[in-house]
Amino acid sequence: MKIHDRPGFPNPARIRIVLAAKGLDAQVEFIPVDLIAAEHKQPAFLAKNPAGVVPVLELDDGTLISESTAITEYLDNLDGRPILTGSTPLEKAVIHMMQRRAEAFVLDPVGLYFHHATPGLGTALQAYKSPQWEGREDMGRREGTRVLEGYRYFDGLLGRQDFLAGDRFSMADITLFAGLMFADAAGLPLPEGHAALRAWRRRVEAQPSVQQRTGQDFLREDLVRMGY
Ligand SMILES: N[C@@H](CCC(=O)N[C@@H](CS)C(=O)NCC(=O)O)C(=O)O
Repeated sequence: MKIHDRPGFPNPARIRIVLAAKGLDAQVEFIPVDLIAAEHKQPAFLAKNPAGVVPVLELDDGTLISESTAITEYLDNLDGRPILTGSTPLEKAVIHMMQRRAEAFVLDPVGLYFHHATPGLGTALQAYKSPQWEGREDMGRREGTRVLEGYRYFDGLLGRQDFLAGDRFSMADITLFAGLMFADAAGLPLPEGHAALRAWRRRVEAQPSVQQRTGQDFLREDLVRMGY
């Protein structure tokens, strides 16, 4: 199988952590997509994912799977022993719910902040931004305040339990972890306090799959290339 992505970006990082957790790295060929040159907005890539975003999983029979949750569910269930997406109906539902909160409260608003309140990925992508965001840096900044609310919500939750969906590391933790890495790179780091969220982050960093797959160079190569 192939994964079309760009190393160092948050959603690709989610899948790279999943691959490490499932021991699947050796079975994957990574195909780099040049996000800064807007390769993902050109017809060849849009034919693979009409949403024009990475990652995309391409199976050997040509089946294309996009959306990080869908890719995670596929990879996690390939061996019939899911460890990240739940086994029982209740586990599956709670993990799904919490991972969506991690996207909605942190990862997605960080992305909107990054793309609309900062230079984002640079000039080549400007042409592909939705016109409703034209000149609306204020709206982008408002997304930044939503991220801070998200931090408070998760700090409260993690004061009561070890991981987002209870006592076990799951897809939901991977999503929030990627959101926090993206927030650091985008200029929205965790403010002072948030002791429970910080302690959770250390627990996630200690996971072998996360240790293999992340690093301080998150986004750095591309940001340096753009002159940040
Ligand atoms: N909902 C998608 C989001 C994917 C996404 O936003 N990917 C980012 C990279 S982290 C991207 O391709 N951004 C390029 C752009 O927005 O132009 C998923 O879960 O995979």
